[in-house]
Amino acid sequence: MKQRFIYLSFMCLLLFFNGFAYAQDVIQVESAFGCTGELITVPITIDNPDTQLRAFGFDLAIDSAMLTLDSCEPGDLATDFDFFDCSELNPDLIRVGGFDPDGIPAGSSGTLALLHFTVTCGSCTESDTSTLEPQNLLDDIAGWNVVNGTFTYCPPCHHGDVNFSGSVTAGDAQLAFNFALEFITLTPEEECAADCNDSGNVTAGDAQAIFNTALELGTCADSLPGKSAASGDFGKISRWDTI
Ligand SMILES: [Ca+2]
Ligand SMILES: [Ca+2]
Repeated sequence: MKQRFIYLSFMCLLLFFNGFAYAQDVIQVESAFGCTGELITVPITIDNPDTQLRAFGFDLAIDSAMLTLDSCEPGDLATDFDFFDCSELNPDLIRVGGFDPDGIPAGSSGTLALLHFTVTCGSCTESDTSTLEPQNLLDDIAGWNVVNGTFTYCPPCHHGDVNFSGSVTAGDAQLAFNFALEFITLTPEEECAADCNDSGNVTAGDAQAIFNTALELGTCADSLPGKSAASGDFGKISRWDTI
C-alpha cells in the first residue's frame, strides 16, 4: 500500500513538472500597425525552453479586409533552415512551415518568421483592429502556448512621445535626434511617434519639432490623447535616460 502511494505520488509529481515545463513553450505574433498602402512586417517569435524545433507548421489567421500577404522570410532563429516557406491558403489564412535536421535548440528565444503584408484597408477608420491568430500548430510546435497579435489600422501615432512616458519632453526630442543619426534603434511604434511631422521618416527636423512641442511652441501631426505637452516634465526618469 505504501509503495503504491509513493508510486502515485511520483507519477503526480512527474505529470506536474512535465505539464509545467510543457506550458513554457510559446509562439507569439507580434502586433503591428500601418495605414493603407504601407508595407508592414509581422514578426512571429518563439520562446522554447523545453523543445528542440526541427520542423514546424502553422496557419496565421488574418483579416483580409485589412491585410494582403506580400512575402515571408525566416526569422533570426531559422535563417539556416533547409526549407522555409509560406503560402496563402485563402486570403484570410496564411500557412507557414519549415524544417531543418539541426533545427532550433531548446532554450532559444527569438524570431521564427517574418511575414510582410500590404495594408489594403479600403473603408477602415483610424484605430480599427483585427486579430493575428496562429492556428493548427503542427510538428514540434504542436500544443505550444499561443499569444495572438493585433493589427491596428493607422493609429494616430505621430505625437512625439517617443518613449511613451505619457508626455512629450526634451528627452523625446533627443531620442528622435539619436535615431535620425542612427545612434539608436526604435520599435515601429516609437519610430512612428518620432516622426512628428508625419513625413514618413525621422530627421533632425522631427527632433526640433518634438522639442518645440515640449516647449508648447508647436505641435506634432497627432496630439497625445488626453495629454498635453509637459514643459515641467524635463526631469522625468525613463528607460532612455542613460542614452
Ligand atoms: Ca515622453
Ligand atoms: Ca519626419
